[in-house]
Amino acid sequence: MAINLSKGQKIDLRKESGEKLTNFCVGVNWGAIETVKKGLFGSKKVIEDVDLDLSCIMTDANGNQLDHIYSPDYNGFLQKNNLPLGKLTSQDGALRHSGDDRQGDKGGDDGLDNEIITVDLNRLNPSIDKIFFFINIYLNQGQTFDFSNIPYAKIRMYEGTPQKVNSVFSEYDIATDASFAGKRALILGKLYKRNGDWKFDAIGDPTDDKVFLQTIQTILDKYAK
Ligand SMILES: [Ca+2]
Ligand SMILES: [Ca+2]
Repeated sequence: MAINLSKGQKIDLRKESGEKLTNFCVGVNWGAIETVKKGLFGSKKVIEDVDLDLSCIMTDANGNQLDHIYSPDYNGFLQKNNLPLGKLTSQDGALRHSGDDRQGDKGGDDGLDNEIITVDLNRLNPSIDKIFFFINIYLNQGQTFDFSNIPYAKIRMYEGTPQKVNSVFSEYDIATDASFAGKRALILGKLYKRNGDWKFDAIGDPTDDKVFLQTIQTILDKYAK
């Protein structure tokens, strides 16, 4: 049975068998926005692409950033501004991102995750003490929506691969209610080490950040210490 997480809940990474969970996927599943527009000649369904970006940063026990995974799509801008370039694999090879999904599910929840980070805690740089997962909404030209407009967004941890879910360990329905109005960034949760064991904290905080670089700063300032 998968654990249904609620905001702020902390769990041990232990399976029902008592075995430690060390190899798993962190996936986010979300839907495109469907609206019915009424026109002169009747109503028609309009589907708007939703580009969420799943990223993570890793910090040491003092809250210093050691590594990151975020989209290389912004590397032109990042290079120009002398900022660390985006990449889909961590330096130690322990975390891997499945790649950018720019649309979300069309035609309802397909039950599959749209962006996934695969985690192997055994390969992790031992100096890493926390891993923060977060999502940002990337708006294409002319788009204006925020989290309150998205039909659903869920995060889960499961054993398997990006292509195949073997066993779901935990699920967390990210609320998309009115309190998310105006918000385009969300700190999903963190993996953290306590007495040598890894745990997960379902943070679930929306923030006022507009782009992922701001969210990284928010995490370093307010969550990583
Ligand atoms: Ca995306
Ligand atoms: Ca999906």
